[in-house]
Amino acid sequence: MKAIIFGVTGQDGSHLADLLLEKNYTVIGVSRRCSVDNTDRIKHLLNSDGFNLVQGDITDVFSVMNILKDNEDVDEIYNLAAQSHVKVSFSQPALTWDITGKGCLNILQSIVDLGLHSRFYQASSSEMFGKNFDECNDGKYQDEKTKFMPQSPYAIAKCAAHYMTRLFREAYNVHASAGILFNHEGPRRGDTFVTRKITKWIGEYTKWRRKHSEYPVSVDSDEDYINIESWKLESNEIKSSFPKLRLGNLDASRDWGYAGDYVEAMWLMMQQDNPDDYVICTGETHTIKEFLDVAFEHINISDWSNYVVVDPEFYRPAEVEYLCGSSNKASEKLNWKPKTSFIELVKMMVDGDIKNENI
Ligand code: NDP
Ligand code: GDR
Repeated sequence: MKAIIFGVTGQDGSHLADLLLEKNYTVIGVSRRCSVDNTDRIKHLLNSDGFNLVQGDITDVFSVMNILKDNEDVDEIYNLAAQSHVKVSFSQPALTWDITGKGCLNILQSIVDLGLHSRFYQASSSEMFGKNFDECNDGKYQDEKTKFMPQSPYAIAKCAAHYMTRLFREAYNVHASAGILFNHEGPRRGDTFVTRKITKWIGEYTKWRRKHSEYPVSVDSDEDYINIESWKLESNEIKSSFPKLRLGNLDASRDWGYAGDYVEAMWLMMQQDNPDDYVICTGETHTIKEFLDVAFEHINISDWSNYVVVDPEFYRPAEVEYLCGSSNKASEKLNWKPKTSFIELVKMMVDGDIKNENI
């Protein structure tokens, strides 16, 4: 079997490449040209048998066409490429549209124009639900039937790509599926997303604290820094303060799972006789505050409030306050279930950042 992964250098692309190589696929990973190396997450794969890295950009339809033409025998095409940061999409909406929205069309149209018989996967997102949810006795949830009410340029671009995927399935008979994935994280998560931002800070703070473990620290609520009591320092080389963790809205709720579990669901969708859309999630929701509770507790800090500064700079012009999915369809039809609990996920990420084993 042969697969192309657009977005192979990202969190999910790297996990998916690992999974497909384990299954003896030939994997063509598409990476865009960067002025610096962007292959950190796939370093371990670069010399593997069966893995080939090619350059390409999904905003350039010629580039997409050429990659597909060179690989007309490809069985599965995964579109994981995106400008995937919701807050960035407010300051760079047109770029987000070109990559996250139109990029998907470039791939789908190329599949049709070249007459390929490959299966296609689109990385859709729970952000498409935005403000909306349904209600049942167990509470509020989103599933495949929940109406989209997107709250950001990113989510709107994802809706466009999602509808395009459905259209190509119906109009041109492309085996095109969309996974509506809720937030999924792990040690490979980009460090500007809230979970990894928190665990990376904890990793760096822990190392700083260990270096100066013989000195007490003061953590005052009205300061921006955590300070080592400087009169006790023996050397001027020792850094005597550490910046507090600056975050935005701590009350939003997210349904957080582990990326390694979620790429299995992508692969399972591609193995179905019929293409379809599936929600992939854990069914549990937690606030950012709850994430902080577990993460700080793991380094024996029971009250994190003085370690964190709420900074309006990290607020968004419009917020998605509540996401909690129901993945009954994936469980019934794909036999998929998440394996990693919320607490295991948080601890895995904190440990990864403390040990610097984040790849
Ligand atoms: P990342 O941001 O980690 O990865 C995005 C990938 O897209 C990177 O490889 C990036 O390359 C690549 N990319 C960006 N622009 C282009 C372009 N113009 N041409 C080609 N490649 C490009 O995202 P994740 O791995 O977390 O997510 C994968 C997909 O799933 C994304 O589409 C995301 O929107 C979606 N998604 C993610 C969820 C999550 O919780 N992680 C939940 C739901 C959906 P580079 O490394 O050079 O930046
Ligand atoms: P999200 O993830 O927007 O859900 O999109 P992110 O981790 O960026 O934000 C989650 C929530 O945390 C709040 N928040 C902060 N967020 C960031 N990034 N930085 C902060 O300092 C901060 N403080 C509080 C946010 O306001 C938000 O409520 C992710 C991406 O992976 C998308 O590509 C994907 O589609 C969705 O998940 C599902």
